[in-house]
Amino acid sequence: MNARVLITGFEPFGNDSTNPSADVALALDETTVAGRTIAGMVLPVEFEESARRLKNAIRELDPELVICLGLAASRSAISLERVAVNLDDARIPDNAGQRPVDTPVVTSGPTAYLTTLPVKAMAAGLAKQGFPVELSSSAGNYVCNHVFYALMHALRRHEGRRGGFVHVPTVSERITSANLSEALKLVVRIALETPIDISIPAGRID
Ligand code: PCA
Repeated sequence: MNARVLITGFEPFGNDSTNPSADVALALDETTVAGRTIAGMVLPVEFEESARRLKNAIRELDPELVICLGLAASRSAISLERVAVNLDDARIPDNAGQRPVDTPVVTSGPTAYLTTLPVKAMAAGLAKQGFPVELSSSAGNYVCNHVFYALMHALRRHEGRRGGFVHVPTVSERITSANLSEALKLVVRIALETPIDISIPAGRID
């Protein structure tokens, strides 16, 4: 399989027995969007191992687009993350029992990376189709932000390779697992078809 798009999700963590981000990544595995094959994979909720597996997959697949997904159970909309920060600060231990506090994701790395996804075009496209969506300027300081930062750090020297992070809400009647997969297909399509993001005030997207 010649996958040009990599989508990752996460295993369950904390008190949850499922994680919709994993379901979406697996549902999209081997599907085709805009002529590109998607590879979907699930990462462990472990600081070190998640970033290691992601970097290996990028090396192996050399994808033109990477979108990492995670669950943000407290949010009710699909959150398009704008910035990854170089700071781990875990509220609860990860699934390997590690609990980094106030440590950098990458020693001597830049303070933050901005997403290279066209998040405003994506937000506008999702809103138009009736999906609840928001732009977010914090992916937290747990494993999701860690993976997001590791992703942007890994892609920094790959001209033309784009990547970013999307937090998904808990599935509900309003947004089902099937809805989420459709939303993410749209996100992939817009990312592939929008070389330069639209520029409008964030509050105007609806
Ligand atoms: N959400 C967590 C880690 C894994 C996941 O799905 C987070 O937001 O950091």
